[in-house]
Amino acid sequence: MKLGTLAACLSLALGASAFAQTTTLKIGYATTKESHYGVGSTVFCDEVEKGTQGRYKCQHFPNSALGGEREQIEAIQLGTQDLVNTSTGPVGNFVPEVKIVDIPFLFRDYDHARKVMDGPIGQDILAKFPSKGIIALGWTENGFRHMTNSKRDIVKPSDAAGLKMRTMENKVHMDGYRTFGILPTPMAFPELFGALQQGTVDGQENPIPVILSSKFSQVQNHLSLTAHVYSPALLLLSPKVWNKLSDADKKVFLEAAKKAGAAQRKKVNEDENNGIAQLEKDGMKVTRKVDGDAFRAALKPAYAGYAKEFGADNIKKISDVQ
Ligand code: EAX
Repeated sequence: MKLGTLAACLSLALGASAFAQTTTLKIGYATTKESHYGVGSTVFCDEVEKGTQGRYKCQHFPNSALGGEREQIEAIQLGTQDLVNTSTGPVGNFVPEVKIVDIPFLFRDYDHARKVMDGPIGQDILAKFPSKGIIALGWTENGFRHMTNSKRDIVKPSDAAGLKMRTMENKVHMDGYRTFGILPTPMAFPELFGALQQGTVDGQENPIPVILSSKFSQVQNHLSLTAHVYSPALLLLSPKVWNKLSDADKKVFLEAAKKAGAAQRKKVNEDENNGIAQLEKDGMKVTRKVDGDAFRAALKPAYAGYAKEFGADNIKKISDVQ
């Protein structure tokens, strides 16, 4: 049999797609494959694989296997990593326009936050990424952040005062938390469990899905439902990959990111609904009644700084979204 005939027979037998090349994309995130980040990332990758008839698929690197979020974003810029599903924690250091959504007590609730992200304000922010060498495919979600510590219940800022707390590498957060009297200690997430275990810091703050999946109940016994800041997340892609995609494939990636965002939010909802009872079972003392007004009042001086940096009118535009 001639070689050409053989190839024709094979392609008939295997289907033409068997000859199309498969590109495996590396996707990283901070928490487990079962957590909100894992759920969102899995939906994204499944949709991309389906929509490109298997020409693109993913290899998952959960549990910060590719490093902290800042490192992973740098790798996206360099093109040594393809995808990251990351909180906005360190993102403002790359794309300053993101910082405004990290302001504490800016969002009233999940509905408000999601509406802003899905609306023109959130979408305009995504458009700022390409000039910094990053493609933002869409918003996912980390959740409202709550405080945990090993010393005491936190009801009001004076209870938090004096506590050494790990924060993300995020100046907007740190400026705000200082007004609560907290001593902020910025640290990459992969170092956090050990720091809590060794008592290098007294506490930390993260959404319920992170506290749950990272098993912080093993090293922290007080949880206060402070919901002091919304923690958005993003699905970021390396331009090295994006620039090779056809227009049709670009659409597939963007649609997949939308579905990923929806799935990730759904998992955040589930963890908010069921996870707090689980953490209590795991031995955490949960403070549900928090004096939100006292926290907001304490923040006043920080808000003066935010108004200067971001424009009071821009902050108001976000607060005014109904
Ligand atoms: O994105 O660094 C953090 O506290 C983040 O919330 C966590 O890594 C998930």
